[in-house]
Amino acid sequence: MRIKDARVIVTSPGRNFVTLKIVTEEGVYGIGDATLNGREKSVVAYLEDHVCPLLIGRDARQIEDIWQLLYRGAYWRRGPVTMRAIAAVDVALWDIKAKSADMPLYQLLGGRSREKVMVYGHANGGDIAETVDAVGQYIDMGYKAIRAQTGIPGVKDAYGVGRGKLFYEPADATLASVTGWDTRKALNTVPKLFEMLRATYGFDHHLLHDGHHRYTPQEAANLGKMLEPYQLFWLEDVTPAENQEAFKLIRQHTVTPLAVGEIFNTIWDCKDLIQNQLIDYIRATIVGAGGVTHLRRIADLASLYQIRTGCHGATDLSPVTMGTALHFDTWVPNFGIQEYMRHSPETDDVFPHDYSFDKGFLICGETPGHGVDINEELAAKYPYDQRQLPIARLEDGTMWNW
Ligand code: CS2
Ligand code: MG
Repeated sequence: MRIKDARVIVTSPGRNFVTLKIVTEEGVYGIGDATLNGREKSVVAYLEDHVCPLLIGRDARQIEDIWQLLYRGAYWRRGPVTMRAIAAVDVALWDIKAKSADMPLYQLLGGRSREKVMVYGHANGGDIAETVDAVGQYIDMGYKAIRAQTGIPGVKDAYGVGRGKLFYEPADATLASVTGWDTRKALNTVPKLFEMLRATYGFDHHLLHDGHHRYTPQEAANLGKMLEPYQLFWLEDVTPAENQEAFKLIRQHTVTPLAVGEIFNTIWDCKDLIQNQLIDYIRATIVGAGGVTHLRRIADLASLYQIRTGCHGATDLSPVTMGTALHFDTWVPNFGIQEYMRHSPETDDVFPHDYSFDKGFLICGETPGHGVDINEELAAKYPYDQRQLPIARLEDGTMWNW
């Protein structure tokens, strides 16, 4: 089963997506997501100039060897651009293999470990009262788990406060827009939000919060401690994780569960965090961390330490990543939760898919492959639209982590 064609499709149905399509001589094709939010074209060039020519003529069934070829063969390892390109190839090849086997992807991975996949939605509000209302709307839709973010008085456009009810789109400007940050004010506000949420809705639902790399390890430990009475499902990205050791300090001071990894590319980014049991959930996902082939290795390492998965699933991860992640989640023994930020109707039309939502769970379909396709004619109607993620600065102008 030789690869005849490999090409990149860029489309912007409400937001930008980069998709790789691989076609075999037999006419079976597979697609993979290669979207890198705000830096899309770097992956397009990496794929078109360096990866696609290497694929032509290879046996599409040799997923592992092609993965190793792209990882070792480049000499320059890791990084978001390389690993997204590898992920796109890997997912397209798994799609082809599953279609050829006439099986939904989860069957090839080892079959079902569960009936359905628990997801969390994003509740956002300009202030605490608005966020409390937004959480109520998710509860009414049947969600079991909800991430809650609120505006912070005196902070311009605090992280996660969005436009749109079921999703928000952070890449909102042609060139990065400037938002504000103030840790003192955040530490005054976030615990009050969760106090109000538990007082209003009780303790039956899972509540999550994203710190989006804003706190120092000491501040993060303080926040984790203050949130303990509200029994969070997780506190995410509470400090940057380039220095994995930083989590030791946080861990010594709080039992609030910790989640990290949406910007990780490989097992090496989380090796120490996992082996030292410094986190509870690993957020690496299909498109970010080298596809199914590599994410499976991360999940297996995590399982040795009772660390569970929590795949990143924001709107900048295309339906192709969501569909593939749901097959992965349906199989992976140490599943924790799946993020589910809904896509716009325009995006859903360009990427027809067979997964469905039912009362707080997503269910992957039974279509052979990963169950997501691309309507190329429709995709061509949405040309690339230059957008970047915002940045954050402190009151005195100091550049901070967004
Ligand atoms: C966020 C993301 O979903 C999350 O947890 O941290 O929305 C993140 O900001 C975006 O994926 C960046 O592209
Ligand atoms: Mg996050």
